[in-house]
Amino acid sequence: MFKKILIANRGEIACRVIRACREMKIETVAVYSDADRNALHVRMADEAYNIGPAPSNQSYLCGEKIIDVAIRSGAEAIHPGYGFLSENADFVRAVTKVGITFIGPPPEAMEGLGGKMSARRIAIEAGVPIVPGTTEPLRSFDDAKTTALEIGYPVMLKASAGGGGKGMRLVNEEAELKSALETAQAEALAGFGDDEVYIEKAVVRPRHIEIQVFSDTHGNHVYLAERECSIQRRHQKVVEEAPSPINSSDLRARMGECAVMVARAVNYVGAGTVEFLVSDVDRSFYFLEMNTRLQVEHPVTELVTGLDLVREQICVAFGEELSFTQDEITINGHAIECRVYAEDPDANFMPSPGKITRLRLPHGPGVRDDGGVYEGGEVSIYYDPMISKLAAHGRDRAEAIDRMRRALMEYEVVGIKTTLPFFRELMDDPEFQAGHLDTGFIPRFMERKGTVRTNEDSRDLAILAAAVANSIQKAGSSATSIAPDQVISPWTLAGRRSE
Ligand code: MV4
Repeated sequence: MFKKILIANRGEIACRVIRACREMKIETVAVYSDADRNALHVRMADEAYNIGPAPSNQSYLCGEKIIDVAIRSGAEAIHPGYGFLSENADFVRAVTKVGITFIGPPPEAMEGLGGKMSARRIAIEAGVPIVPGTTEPLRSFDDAKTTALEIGYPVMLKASAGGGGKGMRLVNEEAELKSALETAQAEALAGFGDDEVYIEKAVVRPRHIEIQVFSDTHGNHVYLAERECSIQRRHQKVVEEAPSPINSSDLRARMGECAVMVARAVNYVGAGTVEFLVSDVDRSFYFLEMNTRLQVEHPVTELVTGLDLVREQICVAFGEELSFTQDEITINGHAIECRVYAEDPDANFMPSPGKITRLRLPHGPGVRDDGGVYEGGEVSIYYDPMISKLAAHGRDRAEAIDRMRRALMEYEVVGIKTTLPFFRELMDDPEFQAGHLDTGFIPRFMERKGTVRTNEDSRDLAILAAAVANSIQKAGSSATSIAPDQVISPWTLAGRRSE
């Protein structure tokens, strides 16, 4: 096995990879920017090297600097985490060229699946259903008009180079087409330096369901549980779960087989995720894209399959065969993950960087927190403000939700605003509990929530009232010499225990 691995990332995912290495008795090398001098991943690693100023393009995106550290430290492999250089085929080639192993897929697979239209062509050839539409860019407005008529409204215009919903436009009828095309092209040009746009039939109220796949260098390809990722806010995932509440073992097997067909078509290696849109109406599913990295939400798959996906990535990169076969994969219970961000849910999710003055993490049965910060540490303005991924596992979805609610109550962060209050309300939402999760869920939830006084507001008021009551009681108690330990906690008075 490898003796030393460099982790070309920061935050919680760097910590996650270091944990797997530690279990495998592999030494770890961290890299860090000036802003991350005191970061948790630097403290956890065996060695750490500064790679430059805070902005990512001068540090975590500098492939040459990272490869230089790998050579100097004697690392035999590089784990890219997600984001940054994880899907950069040129980086993979540069790493391989100096005799270091890249823990991830071959660059050809990355490139083939990197472009939306080339990914669509790969899926067609593999015999996997895609959303009806074009596999060539639109040449003109007339071209768009004819194609839209052929496939039928509503249609979706999408930037070829797109991502995060940029350059994407829903068009309900021909009258809207011209201006939508112009906006999509302008957005694509501004966002990606490329105004190429193509057209697809719009799937109404779709669910976003993705399949985790795993492949080794011996030609074995398997699918693991699906993840339901429909709960998104502005194309950012907020909550993920496994399995999907619309799970049926038949749908899972059909989607899984399609996912494996895509992986096989590109000779995939390592962890990958095949994204599908699933119609809420008739459960038909369509290939959307394949992400050629380990994803943020991998813990929910780990919780229900009992596998360690990072360990498996490392073993596969070393040349080993997968440690399990398709038949050996079972799904145990249900898992939910909340992405805890340093953002203010009361101020339109504005980033809330700063010092974490107090941090109390949740523990106990069925709770896992993949964190990247510590008490006294700072959340920087330079990077994604996710501070941890809180996951809960139970025998079924209801138990997973109960455990998540309890974990969210235990979790305390002081000094910065976080999305924890938002998740406490979400877990209490009847629609969420019922599993009615399409991609329009969050906008509808925000509507519902805006019209009623929230539990959070009520709780804050109750705590305030209790604190006042308690200080009055204290003032009285010193006069009547009641021992301090008989003073009732304001938390108890606020009814927090029975919440
Ligand atoms: C769609 C769609 C409906 N029909 N494509 C949004 C981001 C990108 N990855 C794909 N997206 C969508 N593509 C067709 N043909 C609806 C969405 C979509 C969406 C997808 C997944 C999760 C959240 C979403 C929110 C809005 C729209």
